[in-house]
Amino acid sequence: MGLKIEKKVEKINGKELNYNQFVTKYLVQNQPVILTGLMEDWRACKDWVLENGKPNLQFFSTHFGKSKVQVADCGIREFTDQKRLEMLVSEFIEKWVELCSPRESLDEEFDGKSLLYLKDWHFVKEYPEYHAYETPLLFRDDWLNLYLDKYHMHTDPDSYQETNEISCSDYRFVYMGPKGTWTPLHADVFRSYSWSANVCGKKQWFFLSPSQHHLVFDRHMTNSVYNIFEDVSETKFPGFKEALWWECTQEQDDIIFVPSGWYHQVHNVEDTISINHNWFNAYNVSWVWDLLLKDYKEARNLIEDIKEICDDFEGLCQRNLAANTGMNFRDFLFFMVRFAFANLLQLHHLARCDENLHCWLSQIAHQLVFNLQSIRNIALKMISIEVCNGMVIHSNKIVEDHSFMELCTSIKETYGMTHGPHEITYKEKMALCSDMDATLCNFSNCVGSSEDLVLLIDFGLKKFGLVAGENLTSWKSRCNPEEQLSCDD
Ligand SMILES: O=C(O)CCC(=O)C(=O)O
Repeated sequence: MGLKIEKKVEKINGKELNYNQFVTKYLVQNQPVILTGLMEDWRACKDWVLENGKPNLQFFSTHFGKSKVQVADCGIREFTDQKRLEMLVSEFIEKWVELCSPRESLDEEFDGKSLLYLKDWHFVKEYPEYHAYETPLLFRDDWLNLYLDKYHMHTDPDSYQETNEISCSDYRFVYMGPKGTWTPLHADVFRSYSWSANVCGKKQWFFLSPSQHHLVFDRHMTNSVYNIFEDVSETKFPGFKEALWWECTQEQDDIIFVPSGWYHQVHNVEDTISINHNWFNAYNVSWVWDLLLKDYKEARNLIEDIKEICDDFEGLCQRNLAANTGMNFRDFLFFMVRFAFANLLQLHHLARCDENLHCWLSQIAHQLVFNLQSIRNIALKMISIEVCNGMVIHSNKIVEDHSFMELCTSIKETYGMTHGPHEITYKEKMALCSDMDATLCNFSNCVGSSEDLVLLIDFGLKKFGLVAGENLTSWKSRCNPEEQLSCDD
């Protein structure tokens, strides 16, 4: 029985879409879209593609052949994913070339069961000097990768392993595989957004909106369908046949935006190379917390029977959560606290640089306050779970850290790009340092819980006469009544 296709994903010219329109129509609405015209001048589109539009496999062997990568065997399932192998890029390319060469007959090895798909290659981390592409402006407000460029997400000394170093280093990937390779049905890591750009080839995507996702789960909401094109058991997945799918074909030079929590299955219908990032920001960070809480409850339930004999049951749950989900409560709180400080600092700096909060500054200020409010909303939810009580994060340690200063600089650059000018001078950087003291001088020295995080944000916003949760428009007009007339988007 075929899938019920409800809709085709719309395709629009990305160059005709400004940042605010993208936010309103796609990030906030959490809707998929295909964007064209955003990959012009990418080096990858020249170096990695032959004139006939096929991947330049030789180029990869010659320039990146020694990289060790993860390759999925698309014919073998392992738990909820495909079996992964590790090999050199040169070995992967050799197998791909063999697959293309004329053969006497389709033997076992090539009958489609052992198609290999290179996935999750941290290309930018490995080749930072190469500059394969520029992240399009629409996807720049990326807290996940901005943070991972400066910090490790999970740093608990008890469970931190150096071997995790590369695999957790960022969420910027290259994927490449021959026609027929595919990715099973899934929703993305941390329930983040993702974007995926086709450097060459063609992909077919099948999407299921979050409101329908129960239809691809079993009765206990434990296991989901692996392959929507195999014979899905009606007994095991009774809702599956009711699911309404969105479908699209992504051509060369198209970028697809994948919203949070949408399940999707992807097929390479030609030999394809793509670049993709996972990311989150103020518009979807609540999805991250919701997933973390759900996974935590599951991790707890799984080992409930050893609770009585376990010295540190909570610690074990948190270690399991970090191992399975990629972060635990402590990691997430650290992340949020650092972002809260960074946003407060930027806000303070803006106010200091320009007392009148000119129009473009106001837009950035608007964004920063929105960020803080979204962090605060999650911190409020965390309070009820009593996350990480007893933990202490020394604010002076956070802000004195060189990585924090770099994070602030990256955030300033990012919002400069999305909302206004982005030059940052050495003098400005130094001013940021001294602003830090001014911002924090009256706040207690440590943030030990989500409750403290709420207090910190309230304290910081109060410095600008803003009450958390208050409508930004009234704040702007109080700051500068004349500007109000011309500043609205
Ligand atoms: O291209 C693929 O095979 C999968 C990509 C994907 O699932 C994603 O970008 O979220």
